[in-house]
Amino acid sequence: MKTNITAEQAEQYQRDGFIAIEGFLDADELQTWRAVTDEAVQQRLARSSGDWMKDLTNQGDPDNYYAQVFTQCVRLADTHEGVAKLMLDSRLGQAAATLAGVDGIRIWHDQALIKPPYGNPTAWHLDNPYWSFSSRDSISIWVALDDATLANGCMWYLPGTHQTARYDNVGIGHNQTDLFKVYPEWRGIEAVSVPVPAGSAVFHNGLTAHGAGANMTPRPRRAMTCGYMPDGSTFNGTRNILPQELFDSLQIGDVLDDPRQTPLIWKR
Ligand SMILES: O=C(O)CCC(=O)C(=O)O
Ligand SMILES: [Fe+2]
Repeated sequence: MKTNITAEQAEQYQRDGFIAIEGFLDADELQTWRAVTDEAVQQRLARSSGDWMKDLTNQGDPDNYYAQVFTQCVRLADTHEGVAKLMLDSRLGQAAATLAGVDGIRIWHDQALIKPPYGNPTAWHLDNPYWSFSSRDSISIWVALDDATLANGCMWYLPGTHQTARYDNVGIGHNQTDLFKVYPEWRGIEAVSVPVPAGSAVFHNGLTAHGAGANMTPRPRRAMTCGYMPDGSTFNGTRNILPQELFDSLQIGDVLDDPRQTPLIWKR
């Protein structure tokens, strides 16, 4: 795993709000990530309804626009040991912390994002406003399990937007232009596409505007991702993925440090 981050890479990430690292996984690691993710996703999708994680994203409904953006399986590490092993790898935490410039990294949630054949585009959005903490240094890793191309829905970014973003949640809807209702000042920014070969990683700041194109191929476009929270981040009142009991026990301003919900995977 190519987790050594150079000073130039950290600088580029801080400037643009994203960075691609080609060949992040070697061939063997890629094979493992694919097999483990596929199995965990199959298990999750096979679960009976009433599974709140599954219901959260309307999985499997062919008439639901969002379900045709991607098959989204959140916190697979909770239900699959193989995913937990991959996600708890401190090298991932170190790479994320080095790019973000923070001293400790906790997992917020992993998620598999599989754009189905001829799937809808992923509209412009920011990640951190969905989450239960607000941080200018949150960071996500997006690992391509298939070649991500302009044809099948590779990632796109509006560079530098993390620097002026606020915490309004521009949800992933039908219209790409919804982002600009909230951020009219970003309308003129030239978007940057990030096609990468399978096994590459793209990191982005949780406040960088990003999306993905439609999948204009008859094959799925698989990605395994993880959102990270800087150690010491505090509860902002948003539930997001917090289990009801934990959510009910939290006051705004409480440090989010539950070792099972937000495991610390690296500390300086
Ligand atoms: O894979 C996609 O289409 C979108 C990914 C994304 O929004 C993310 O990883 O935060
Ligand atoms: Fe996102």
